[in-house]
Amino acid sequence: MMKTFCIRCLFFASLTLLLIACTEEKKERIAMPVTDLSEASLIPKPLKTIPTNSAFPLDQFTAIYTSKNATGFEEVGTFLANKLKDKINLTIPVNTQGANTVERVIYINQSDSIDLKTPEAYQLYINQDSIIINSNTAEGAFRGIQTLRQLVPLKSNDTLAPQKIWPVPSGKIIDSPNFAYRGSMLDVARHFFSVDDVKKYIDLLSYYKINMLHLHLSDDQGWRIEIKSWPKLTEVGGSTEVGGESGGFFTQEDYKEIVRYAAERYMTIIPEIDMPGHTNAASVSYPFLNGNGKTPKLYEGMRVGFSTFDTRKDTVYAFIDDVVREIAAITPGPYFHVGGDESHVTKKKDYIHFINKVEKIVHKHGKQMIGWDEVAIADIDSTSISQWWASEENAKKAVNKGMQIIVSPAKKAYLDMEYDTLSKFGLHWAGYIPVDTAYIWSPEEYGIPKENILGVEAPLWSETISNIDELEYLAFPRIIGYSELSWSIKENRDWENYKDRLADQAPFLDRMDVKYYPSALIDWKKSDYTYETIEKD
Ligand code: TNX
Repeated sequence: MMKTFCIRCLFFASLTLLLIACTEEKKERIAMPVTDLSEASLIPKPLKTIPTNSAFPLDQFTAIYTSKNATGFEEVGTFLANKLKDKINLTIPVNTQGANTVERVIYINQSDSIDLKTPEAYQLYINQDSIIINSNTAEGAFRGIQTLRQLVPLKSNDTLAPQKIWPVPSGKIIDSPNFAYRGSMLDVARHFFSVDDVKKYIDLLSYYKINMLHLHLSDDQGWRIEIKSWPKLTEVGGSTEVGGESGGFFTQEDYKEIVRYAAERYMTIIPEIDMPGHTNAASVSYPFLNGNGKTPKLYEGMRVGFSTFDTRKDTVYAFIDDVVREIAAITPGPYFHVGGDESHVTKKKDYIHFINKVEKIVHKHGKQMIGWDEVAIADIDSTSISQWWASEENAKKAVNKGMQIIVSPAKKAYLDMEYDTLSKFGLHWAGYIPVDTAYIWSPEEYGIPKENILGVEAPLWSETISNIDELEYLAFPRIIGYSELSWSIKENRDWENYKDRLADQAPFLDRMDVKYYPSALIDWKKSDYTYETIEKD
């Protein structure tokens, strides 16, 4: 394996030499300032960082090359080039041939090295003449280029050479995630968010290596996904939201566009249809579904636990079969989330009967079932996944069934909890969650064996937020900490150190126009970035 790598290195070293030989005017190596890779404000913190105290001079003579016969690598190269263009207004060619101005390369290389233990693992070698990213898969390469994006300074150094130079600190990064599942949930049911809002959230999350977005697509206050065989779900059930506004929904084309945009960022979309509770909007659309004995009416309040499907009617399961079939058909990811939380008006035996049947429907349509922690009381399969949010007893039941668990403890990981008493948005039934409380805990500390932990997810419920600015206020900066909690090992996490790295995210967040909550616990770095400082070519 090492041999393969060395051969590739040699191949690339010779390519670089060739390219340098091609340049008309041969240049001396640029003397670079000492930069310390171990001081870089990377989030999430990589597994291993070995600094070599020099730098790679990123400049107009740099080109990106990628493995060409490995799926997705060229696209990852193009993604990097586009993001660097946005950041520093430098145009970097990707896989160009015969360019005679190339002096140094960023090579994104498919490698079968056994050191790369997971599909998302990558190695990043930054030298004075080249940057090499090795990964098994394009997914790993994609995670690797997020690290590189974070290492490229916003400001160039204009004194090192006649051209602008953006020095990238040199050294070696060996990285792979602690958990395979690193997610956030967005509730588009209590308040609806547009495709563009969801895309902005996805793009920001992917910068921090988050790879799962769970969309809570239905609840008492709204049904948000077009189901062609049951059109009233969106016509009627999609017309409202909390507070009396007009709601909205994704057409299947909208949803496919979200899935495509997420896939480009190696992020999986997980659709949730919450049932048998949280189903008022569906029951108003089709009253035969209703099982609480009352005439359902559109609901725009914030109460939970009053609705249920009728769990003893075959027609209800025929309906669910259609819904799961249509959504599964446009969801390439492996998961389907069936909710299952807070079914307070469903009798326990009916609840168990319901979850047992719905699990089979999910399997019939080729998906793995996820449910909130209550689903563990049913007779479900070890392949189903429990999302632990409240009950430690339910989490234990899931472990005893051999299930995998997504860790989302409300007291630590709920993005809709207020930061403190002065918070503009949010609830506080699970407590206040300031930025330090959100970060200082470990998924492994709740008695769930490590092998049963699939990962971490931070849910963002939307009862109190109705636009993207408010969404960002609750999600940022806390979600950045959850990315580190799920990617980085415990030994690499330390609040004092994280706090400084988080402070350094301000210029990125400002540039992305993210209305983050400027927590007083953080000494936010002043953002001297303005678009005017970028020279246009
Ligand atoms: C509990 S967490 C809920 C949601 C609410 C949320 C508000 C869970 C599975 N259910 O229905 O929106 O609290 O924080």
